Amino acid sequence: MATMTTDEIFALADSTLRRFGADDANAGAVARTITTAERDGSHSHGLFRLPGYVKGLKSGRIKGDAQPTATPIAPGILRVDGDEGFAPLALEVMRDPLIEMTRAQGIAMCGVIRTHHFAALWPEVEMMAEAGLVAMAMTQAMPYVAPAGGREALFGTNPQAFAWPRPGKPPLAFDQAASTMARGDVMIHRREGQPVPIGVGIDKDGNDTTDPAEILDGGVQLAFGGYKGSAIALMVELMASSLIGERFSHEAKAAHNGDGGPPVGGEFVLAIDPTAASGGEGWAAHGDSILTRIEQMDNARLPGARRHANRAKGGPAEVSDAVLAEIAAL
Ligand code: NDP
Ligand code: PYC
Repeated sequence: MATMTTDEIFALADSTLRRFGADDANAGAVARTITTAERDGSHSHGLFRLPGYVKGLKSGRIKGDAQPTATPIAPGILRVDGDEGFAPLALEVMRDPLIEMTRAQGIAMCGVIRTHHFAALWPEVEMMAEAGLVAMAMTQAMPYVAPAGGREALFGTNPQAFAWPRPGKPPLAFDQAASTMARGDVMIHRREGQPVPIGVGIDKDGNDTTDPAEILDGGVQLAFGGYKGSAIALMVELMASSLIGERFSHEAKAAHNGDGGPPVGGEFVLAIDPTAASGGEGWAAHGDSILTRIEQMDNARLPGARRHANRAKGGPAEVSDAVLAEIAAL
């Protein structure tokens, strides 16, 4: 492992993306997302994803000079058109109009379309919670996961994220794939020669396997929790695709040129003003009462606590030598 400051991580990501044609706004937004992922220890969605972003630029599939736009399309419904660029800039463009709409109406949603997502989702829900709003987000991916009982990849790894504001503290936030393991983590296990637990995926013949290569090459990933996670993955397909006028994961694959970069697709984001919804200010203390019970319980922790502890350290981040070698080779 190498150690890098957040400034060094940002500079590496930003300069690499610019070298392959991204403009200031697009390179900066992706580099900020990569930097915050490394800062928080979200290694499967930090610098690890930089070669994929570059591949999408190099093949001409992703626009490095995209100019996302935000348009209200109905009361309480915002649309952000990503202009075939990277999701981080589209999400930055979404932030202020979605906060404004939610504060005015109590609840609002955004469909982010025509964009390429290769990142964690906690940044978009945390930025809403930092503005005092409750938020949920979900996005599709590529067909990696079989519906429960099936052997054919149909669903993406389809993450769902949720954030709850905690005045004076970092928000509660969870962010989880609908698959037992995010694909990025299966890829990291393959790179490091490590087995994965049974339940992560099956091989090309439908047999359980602990070999990540057998899952990634001809096999298929499984949803967490059997049919329950499979239903969540299906919900994400519908909410982040049909509901907002975007592609399912299998349709995103059909639109992909196989360059190894992020798929085209959409993201669903919902924001709620808790003061409007609860009719007062008591929600914060009431919400905190259950969160602090978990914090005080032996062997339990809040989701997001690991990331926030990494963030609070504020020191240099440990970055994989293999990832840095791959970036240097670009
Ligand atoms: P994890 O299984 O590592 O973690 C999921 C959530 O559970 C996190 O909020 C985590 O908090 C929390 N958690 C983990 N362990 C505990 C515990 N013991 N007690 C309480 N909470 C816990 O994440 P995944 O592997 O499912 O996903 C990783 C990332 O991959 C996500 O950020 C996701 O957005 C991203 N992803 C992106 C996709 C895309 O298409 N863009 C597709 C699929 C995944 P903490 O972080 O603090 O550990
Ligand atoms: O890790 O599953 C994943 C993933 C898919 C798209 C971006 N990340």
